[in-house]
Amino acid sequence: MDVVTFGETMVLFTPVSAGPLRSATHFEKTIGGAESNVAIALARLGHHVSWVSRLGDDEFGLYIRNVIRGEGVDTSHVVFDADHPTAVFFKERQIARESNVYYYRRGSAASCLQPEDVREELIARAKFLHVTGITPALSPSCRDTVYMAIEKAKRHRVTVVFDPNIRLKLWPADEARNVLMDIAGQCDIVLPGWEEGRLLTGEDAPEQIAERLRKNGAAAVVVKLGERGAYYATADERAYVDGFPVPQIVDPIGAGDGFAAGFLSGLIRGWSYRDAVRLGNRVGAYALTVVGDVEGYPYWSQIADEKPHIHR
Ligand code: KDG
Repeated sequence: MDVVTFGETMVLFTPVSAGPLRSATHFEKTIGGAESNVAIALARLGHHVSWVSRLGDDEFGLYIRNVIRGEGVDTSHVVFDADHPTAVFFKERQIARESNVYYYRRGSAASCLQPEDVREELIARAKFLHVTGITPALSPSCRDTVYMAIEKAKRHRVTVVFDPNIRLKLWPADEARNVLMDIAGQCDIVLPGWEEGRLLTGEDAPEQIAERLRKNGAAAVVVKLGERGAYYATADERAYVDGFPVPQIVDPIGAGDGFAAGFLSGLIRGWSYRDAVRLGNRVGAYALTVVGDVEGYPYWSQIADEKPHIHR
């Protein structure tokens, strides 16, 4: 197993036309969830990945499981919960502005995730544990699940990668900052977006954000800078890596998860940090070209020209 990840995935309804949600009449049904986005992108890049969650024992739960399993992700540890529903969310396509989202997830099956759902034997077999800052915002048991999973990974020297994925619709900024800095301090690699890094550290420059997060406990930090690419810092090296040009940005949602998948793919392949970040930028860029979260993620055959570069 290359990567284990866990978290909530919802059915996503996207209006066919742009404008306020109240006026929308026709919707496309797909799925969205940061962790399953990463899992799907990794599977397309040729890696073995397991996604763990709770889903309602309902039509939407089966739909989500079938889509993720159909992408080649291991879903054998997913728990179907007969007492709680699968969550849904809606995108609102605003004219000339970023999409808005509306969640219907309180009391969902995934918010009942328990520490024992993410099994130690599964984590022990992985190279990386991928965790996001969405999960601890969902419920106290989800927060415990995050802390316990990190503990299990550490016991087996599995590298923990943390994407803060701050969702201020789920919790107040102060609480998010405190909890996520605490979690970030226990993880090996932290992947904030620039805005997230600013909110977490109070610093403005990517170099300072990375420095603060490294002082907080992470061995490596990559600050995602959108079209400008990314800045990374480890104990031995630090550099900016250019973004991957995209002719037209359709929707940025899903790009950060694509970055995480591309970056992890590079590390799994044994590439340098710089090359892994480059691949992250490239996979993230593909997500920008479509409305849905995952539809744009490339298959390895589409980007197999991506070879590590020699930088020494
Ligand atoms: O990163 C994309 C996710 O934000 C989206 O798929 C929905 O997981 C989601 C969330 O909780 O916002």
